[in-house]
Amino acid sequence: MKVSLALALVPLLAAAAPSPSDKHHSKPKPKPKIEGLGALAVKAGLQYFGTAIDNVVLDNKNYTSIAFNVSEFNQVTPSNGMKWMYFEPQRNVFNATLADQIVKPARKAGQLRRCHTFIWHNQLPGWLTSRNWTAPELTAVLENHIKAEARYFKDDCIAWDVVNEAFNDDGTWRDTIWLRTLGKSYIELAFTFARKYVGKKTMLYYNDYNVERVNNKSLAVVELVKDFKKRDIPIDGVGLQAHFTVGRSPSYNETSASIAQFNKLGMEVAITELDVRLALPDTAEKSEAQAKVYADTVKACVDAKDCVGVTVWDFWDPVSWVPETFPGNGNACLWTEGFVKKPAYYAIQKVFQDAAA
Ligand code: 9MR
Repeated sequence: MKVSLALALVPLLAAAAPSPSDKHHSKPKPKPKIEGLGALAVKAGLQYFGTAIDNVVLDNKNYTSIAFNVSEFNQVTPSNGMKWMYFEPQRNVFNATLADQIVKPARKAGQLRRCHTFIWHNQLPGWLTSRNWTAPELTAVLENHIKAEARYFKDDCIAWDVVNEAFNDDGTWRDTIWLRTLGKSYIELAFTFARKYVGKKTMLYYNDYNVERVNNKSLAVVELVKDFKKRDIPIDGVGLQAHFTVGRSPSYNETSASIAQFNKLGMEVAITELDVRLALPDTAEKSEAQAKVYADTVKACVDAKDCVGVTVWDFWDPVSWVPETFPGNGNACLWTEGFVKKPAYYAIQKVFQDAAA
């Protein structure tokens, strides 16, 4: 064995030794390839760094070449296509066209998928909101929807946002068609149906914004999780959306403390919709402040006991939801309109590189 290995090495070594004439013509070393944020996130110990993707820009090659690049983003979330109004636009008529436009190329590219979302008060179809339901009727509608969508995507997603944004900032329950008709039990109904119909390994999440600090809202979610655990209602994770504003964002310590309160209850956490808006016009100073918010948030996830990944709520400014919702604000994403990476991109890159070093 030893002998044959040694013999086998001889020609290799001989070939590797430079001949005198090679000396002055040695090839320049190829530059080390800089990996994208997804690949770096994995080296830093996360499962993923991902992005939401919206259908409206799928015909833009500059966009799709970044969106479906597994090195840059090894996870994606469809921004809209899985929501009720698109997936069940008519009662019991299901349509996965928009979701599939994102899920299929993502699967092909080897990107993980998060599914978003079964139960929300927004983006509901008219047939559902324009009439009154009895509690048994609405329960049947809820189960039918979750069953159809969960079965359609089977094991496609590592996680489902089962219920989205059920609380007000003061910790009270948001007044929605679900709460009004079914009372507080609607959240446990949704999680129970989700557990029954999604793939066994799919993690079931509660997802919300303004829960990235220990505050009334995040404490309401803590209470929900405690109650579910006590009563054996299935729940696996809490998503912190992290829609932030320069100058008003949680610090590294605040985000870390919020993640920890959920980890302590055995919940995995993900940063599910990170973006950092600023008051326009942008300046170098604001961009640097934005970079720090992005980096602090990502670092809080990297350093936490069980924060599995970070998803940005799109990476390209022209498709961000921000300017329409907060006029005068914008530039919340990692890439400029001209597809130039911002300081925030490099700040996240450094967080991952430092963590992996
Ligand atoms: O990005 C989504 C945007 O295209 C939709 O118009 C909007 C409708 O409310 O929803 C956006 O996504 C939201 C997400 O589903 C839940 N958290 C807040 C996100 C930004 O509004």
